[in-house]
Amino acid sequence: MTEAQDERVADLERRFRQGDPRALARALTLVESGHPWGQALLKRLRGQGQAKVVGITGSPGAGKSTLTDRLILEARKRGERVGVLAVDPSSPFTGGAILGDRIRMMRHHQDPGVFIRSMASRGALGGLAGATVAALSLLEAFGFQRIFVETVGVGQSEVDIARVADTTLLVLTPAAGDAVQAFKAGVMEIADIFAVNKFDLPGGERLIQELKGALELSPPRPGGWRPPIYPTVAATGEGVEALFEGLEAHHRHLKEHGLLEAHRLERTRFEVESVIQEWGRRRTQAAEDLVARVARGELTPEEAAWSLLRPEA
Ligand SMILES: Nc1nc2c(ncn2[C@@H]2O[C@H](COP(=O)(O)OP(=O)(O)O)[C@@H](O)[C@H]2O)c(=O)[nH]1
Ligand SMILES: [Mg+2]
Repeated sequence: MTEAQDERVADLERRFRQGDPRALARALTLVESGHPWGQALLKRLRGQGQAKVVGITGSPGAGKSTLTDRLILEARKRGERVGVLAVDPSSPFTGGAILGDRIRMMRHHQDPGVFIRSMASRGALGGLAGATVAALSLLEAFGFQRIFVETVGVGQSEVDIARVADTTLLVLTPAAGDAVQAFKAGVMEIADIFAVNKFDLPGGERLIQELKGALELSPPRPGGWRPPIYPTVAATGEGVEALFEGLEAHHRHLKEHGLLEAHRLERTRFEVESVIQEWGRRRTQAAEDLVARVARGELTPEEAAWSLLRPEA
């Protein structure tokens, strides 16, 4: 970077540290787009501050955004500053789900203690992008004490979020097939807490009994944690205070059993692996291009191998 660029990053960092939300928004954009300034900022800011990170996952329409909106209120009641990442697997051009999420959390827009940001996921299966995890570090450095990450449970994202969040909340509904889906996908094993949302609809009590049965058969969690199940009606806020207490209890459990550090390390591991994967993808592409050039007689196989494997200058 040139000196002038260094200066501009330093300026952005200063505004960030002063708590300017526009500087945070800009920093997140830089990180998400893979801009070198984003890397420079992350290097200076990473590891500062620590939030309680809660991943919220579940099928589309389960009520995750509505529940997140209610959980934000609970956190604010307790005086916490809250950051929210809504990870959306849909294309930025369709934007439907993002718009819906924004609307459901709209009331917080005037609250300077709440920052909400939508981010793209990695691919259509909704896996978490490494940039999303980097964004978490920025939100922590900004001083949020609580971070909610909403991910759509349509594939890879539940597994990813469990590696990244301190506490993973799985939102289910009495709707037919929801629980079956969760059992099949192995999501049961990664959830620390269950919310049976839309408890105002029929079938909620039965779902709780089914979950209890399944949980009794599932292996014990680190430190002997038994995932609790909370009935909620996110639409009205019913049950949300108890659910929030559940989140707190899990966090206390992690702390008391020295498990928080392991979680943090796992999050970092996820981030490093994401970079390795991305670079691996690029290298595979480069290899394909070289193969084509060997086929055209422009390179020998040795020259192709050398250009792929020689150490970077
Ligand atoms: N009946 C009922 N509807 C709910 C409840 N929570 C959310 N909804 C509705 O379910 C729909 C999907 O909610 P949303 O929060 O966008 O779900 P998400 O896709 O999981 O984020 C919306 O129309 C909500 O109003 C609830 O507890 N009961
Ligand atoms: Mg949503």
